[in-house]
Amino acid sequence: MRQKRILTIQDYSCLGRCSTTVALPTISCAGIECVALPTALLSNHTDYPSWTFFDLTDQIKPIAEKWKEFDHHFDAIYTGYLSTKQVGEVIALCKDYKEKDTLLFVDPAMADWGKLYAGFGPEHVLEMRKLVALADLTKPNLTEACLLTGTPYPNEGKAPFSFYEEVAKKVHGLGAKVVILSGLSSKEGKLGCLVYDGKEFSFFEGDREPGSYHGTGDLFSSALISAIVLGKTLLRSIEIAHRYIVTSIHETLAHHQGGKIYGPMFEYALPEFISLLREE
Ligand code: PXL
Repeated sequence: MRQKRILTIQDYSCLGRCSTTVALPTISCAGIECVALPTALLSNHTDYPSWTFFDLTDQIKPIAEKWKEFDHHFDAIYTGYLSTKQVGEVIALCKDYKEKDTLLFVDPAMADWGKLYAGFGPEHVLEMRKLVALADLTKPNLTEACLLTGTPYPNEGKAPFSFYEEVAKKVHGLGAKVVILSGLSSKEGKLGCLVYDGKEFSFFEGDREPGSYHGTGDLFSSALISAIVLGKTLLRSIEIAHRYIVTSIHETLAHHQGGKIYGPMFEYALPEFISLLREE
């Protein structure tokens, strides 16, 4: 079988596991070639009290132009954390692959726990809305979905199930073909994902691990898009991605290392992830 190839477009943050430093090892361990286009170089992610930021926006277009000279195919493009002015450049790049049987997976990666990440303002949401509109598949958490659709964020994310369905429908209404609304807490100790494809809803629910860890959204997205590209069904891909995070958190707790800001120890969860992907 031809080896699959995923292009991921997001920042490279050196310290604090997230974005490219999570996507590359996860996608590679899935046996998929990972082409990483870094959009910025940061000393560490922005959940730390401060950071350095070297912008690479002006590299996106020349890199994309250069690739046109060479024969290549991406089975999927996975976009993650982007700065506001980069979103337009990324949209232009993605449009070039629209007719090429390349699945566009957009993780808005801009907000959590009811608020935008440090450094983002309302114009970021407007830009991200345009990228989400092009997506074959998008995976906002509840905060991102509320921001994208101008819906007030419910108290601590707790809301009746019908609210989640409405929000997922509204994200679909922006143009995304399939919406995976993640991080839903319908019951104590559980964490769910609601999928809406414009026709029907499906729901996955797994155990919620104690604590909160930076970068779990990026881990989830990297595992999810890997499983999808390998041909797993969407619900099985969600299950595998959820398992990957649960095991990463168990390892973190067992080793008393990593943690909230530094991210879960996903490295020790990779063997299980690989074997789940190999199962029929
Ligand atoms: O995990 C999302 C993410 C990615 N990259 C950078 C971030 C964040 C979240 O804060 O700051 C630079």
